[in-house]
Amino acid sequence: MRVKPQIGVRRSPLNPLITPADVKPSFPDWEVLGAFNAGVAECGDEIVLLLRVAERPRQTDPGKVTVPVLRADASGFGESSVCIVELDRIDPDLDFSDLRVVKNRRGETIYLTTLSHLRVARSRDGERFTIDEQPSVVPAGPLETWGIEDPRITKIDDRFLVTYSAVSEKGVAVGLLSTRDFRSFTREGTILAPTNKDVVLFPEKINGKYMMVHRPVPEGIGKPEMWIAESPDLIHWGNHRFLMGISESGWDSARIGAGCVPIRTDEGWLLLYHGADSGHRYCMGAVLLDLNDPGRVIARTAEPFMSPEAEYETTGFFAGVVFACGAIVKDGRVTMYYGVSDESTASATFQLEEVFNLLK
Ligand code: MAN
Repeated sequence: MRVKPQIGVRRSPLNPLITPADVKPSFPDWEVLGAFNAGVAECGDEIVLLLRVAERPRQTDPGKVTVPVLRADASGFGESSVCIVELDRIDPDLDFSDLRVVKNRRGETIYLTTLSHLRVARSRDGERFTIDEQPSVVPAGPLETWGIEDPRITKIDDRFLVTYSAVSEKGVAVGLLSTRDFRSFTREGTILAPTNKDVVLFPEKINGKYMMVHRPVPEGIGKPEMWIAESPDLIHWGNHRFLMGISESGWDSARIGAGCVPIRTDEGWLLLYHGADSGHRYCMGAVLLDLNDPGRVIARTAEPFMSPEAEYETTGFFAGVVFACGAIVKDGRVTMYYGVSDESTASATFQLEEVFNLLK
């Protein structure tokens, strides 16, 4: 029998820290289904989470499924800028078996079941959060009609840069925002075309260039694996190189993608990333990248350092998912914030040193 490597991951006793019930819906007759996959930053003396809030109109007719889509020409985020599509639950041409999406007969995703926006939550102790009553960043324009998701926050100089998935019928693209205070945000535009997601920016220039890890989703030829790219200005990205791939079998054999902002250590950049198997079980692993050439992999964890095990990780909206978009590191100790079951937000702490011991 294979012995599962263990590290001392301590889940917060207050987990899940934030659940959908804690979040006020954007509109009175809507319901929040998810408050998860949050980006994380330290801003002044506060820990700020930028939550992905997934919501939809309250479902009132058991024979119908109603899905929200933002109008491509909407000028704001009000009930009138959202179009509610009503679908027949027993329509033989539709497949509702994956709660996240609606598919047609050919297996193509034609709608998401929820519309996501980003919302700020603030805390002084990192565990008790006050969540804004209003959305902080709302989807806008034709490339975000199905919502904005999974933000990652990197502080570079005096700005926080937020990368996120911009979802529409045109695919999943990557958008960039900037903010200094998490009160007002500037849109910096679309930095990668579909299909791409899971973008994290390195916290400093390397050899004079900004760098990112990204995750294209090739169709037909190729697999959802991690790539690295560089930019002179954070807007124009080039010199794309393949970084690392999925494994043949096991926890990261279906897809992998960057999770948290790379952590600078003496040995290299430590990148915490997610991997999923064909059963959509999402775990967290780590890879060590060369400090001066992060396109070079030094070592990676053969086994995940964290898997869905707690009750709130193995049950819920899309059960069996731990998915981190951010972490805070203090004196070698990592506090990782992660989405559980595409529903709630949790935190766990562990020593960097222990992750190093798993690297091969
Ligand atoms: C994708 C993303 C995440 C989500 C996982 C699991 O990787 O869309 O938002 O958490 O799937 O559903």
